[in-house]
Order: sequence, then structure tokens, then C-alpha cells
Amino acid sequence: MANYTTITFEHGNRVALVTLNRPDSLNALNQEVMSEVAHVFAEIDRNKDIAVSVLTGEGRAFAAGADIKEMAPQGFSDMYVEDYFAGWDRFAASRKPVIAAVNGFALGGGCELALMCDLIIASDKAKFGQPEIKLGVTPGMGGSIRLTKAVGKAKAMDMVLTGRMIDGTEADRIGLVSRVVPHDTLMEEAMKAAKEIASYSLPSLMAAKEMVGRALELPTTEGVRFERRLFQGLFGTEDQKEGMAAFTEKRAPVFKDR
Ligand code: CO8
Repeated sequence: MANYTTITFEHGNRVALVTLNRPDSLNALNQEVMSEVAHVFAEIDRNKDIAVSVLTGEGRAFAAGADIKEMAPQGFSDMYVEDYFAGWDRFAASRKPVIAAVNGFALGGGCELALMCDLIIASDKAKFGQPEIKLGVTPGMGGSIRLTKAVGKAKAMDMVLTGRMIDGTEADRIGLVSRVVPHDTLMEEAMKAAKEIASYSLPSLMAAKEMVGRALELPTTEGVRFERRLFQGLFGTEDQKEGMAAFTEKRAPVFKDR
């Protein structure tokens, strides 16, 4: 297992926990965090003992955005030629379900990072926002598209043009998050959801993640066709036989991820 300096990583019982760990700078996302997050999620995708992950932040923030101090001196060619944020696309392409457990500030790239995850479980003390406009820029890590798809134009424009922060309860009301829970129960609830997901068959979890992800990009007919092919493919797994046999025999299924 790699040694990480800006994140922590642990796993057990098919659930991984990845924690952004730069609390002194509110887990600002610098190049090192990006590269370690991309690396750990590639490791998670390869690890047969892990089915689902929880991503959270240490301290007061999930992540307060891209690291402004690191980003400030960059020019166009640094950003463009080096494709400065490319590592986040690698995270977004990870194939097993990821739950964002949003414990505090999720601003700018931090909000965009949460939106790359599959479920967002937010503390009622969480604060979401796209404040980039205040820095003379815009969202740059997929926020304009993922946020707009999640909450619609009216709310996305409000957040992106004014940079105002919304709390977990408003985020829940507008559909930005999957669930909002009392702050003190956040990790318990996130781990409970992870444990439930981890009890299912990995091929069906990965297929479900892939098809819902594609649903946001494809026209309806193509989306339905894509879903149908994956659904049909699952009838080639032992776990489909086991899941349906267990239902008929009124017992709990024993999945083998095959
Ligand atoms: N980058 C670098 N350092 C940060 C950041 C950040 N985004 N956010 C906070 N910090 C640092 C502060 O500078 C401070 O450090 P120090 O103690 O050395 O002065 C420390 O974290 C604590 O922060 P504050 O003292 O400011 O704490 P407050 O409780 O007073 O305020 C806020 C909390 C409101 C969250 C405030 O820190 C803030 O406004 N932060 C900036 C939020 C922001 O503008 N985020 C958007 C950044 S731009 C962006 O994300 C672009 C996305 C495009 C691509 C993303 C790729 C990753």
C-alpha cells in the first residue's frame, strides 16, 4: 500500500475510508492531494476486497476548493499544457461506488469533488458553494455541468453567479445531496449506507454506477439500450442466479462478486 501524506486510507469489510487530511488549509485541493486521490482510487478499483468507498474531510471542511495559493501564479499555458486538473477526471472515472460524507465546507472544487461522487451524504452543518466568481474565475472541475444537472439552471446560476453558500438542508431540498443527517451522526450514517451497498454483488454495483452515470450523458433511447445491455450481461453472473434463488428460497443471498 502506498504511503500518502495529504490523505488517509483504511479499509475493512469491503468498505474503504479515504479522508482528505490538510485540515489547516481546510483540505484545499493542491496537486499533491489530486495525485494521491487519483492514486488511491485506482488502488481501490484494483483491490478485490473493496466494494465501496467513503470520502470525507478531516476537520472543519470536506474541501474548501482548489488551493488558491498554489493556483494563483499559474498562467494559461501552465493550466492548459499541463492540464492542471486532469487527475480529478481520473477520480471521476473510478468504477466502484463512492459516497461523499460532507462534514463541513464543500466549496468550489470541493463542491465539484462531492458532485463527482455517487451519493452525497451531508451533515446539517455542511456548507456548499461555488465561490469562484469572487476570485475572478468560474467552476473548473465540472461544477457548471454536474451542478446544473443535479439542481437545474435556476439554482445553479444562483450559486455560480453569486457565489453564495447554502447549508446542508437547502442542498437537500434542491437535490444537490442524497441525504442530510445531524452532524454528529454523519460518519455513522455514511458507513451504514456503505455497509449496505457493500453487501451487494460488485458486478451489479459497478453496472448500476455505470448506467446511472451514462444516463446523464445519453439521449433516452441510447440510455435505455445501454442499461438493457448491462442488465442482460448480469444474467451471465453467478450472483444473479444466487440472488434470485435466495429470494425464492426465502434466505439471505451469499454473493461472490462473480
Ligand atoms: N486554498 C488555499 N487555502 C485555503 C483555501 C483554499 N481554497 N480555503 C481556506 N484556506 C486556508 C486559509 O488561507 C487559512 O490559512 P491560514 O491559516 O494559513 O491563513 C485556512 O485555510 C483557514 O481558512 P480561514 O482562516 O479563511 O477560515 P474561515 O473560517 O475564516 O473561512 C472559508 C472559511 C469561508 C471557507 C474561507 O477559508 C474561504 O473563503 N476559502 C476559500 C473558498 C474558495 O474560494 N474556494 C474556491 C477556490 S477556487 C476553486 O475551487 C476552483 C475550482 C476549479 C478547479 C478545482 C480543482 C481542484
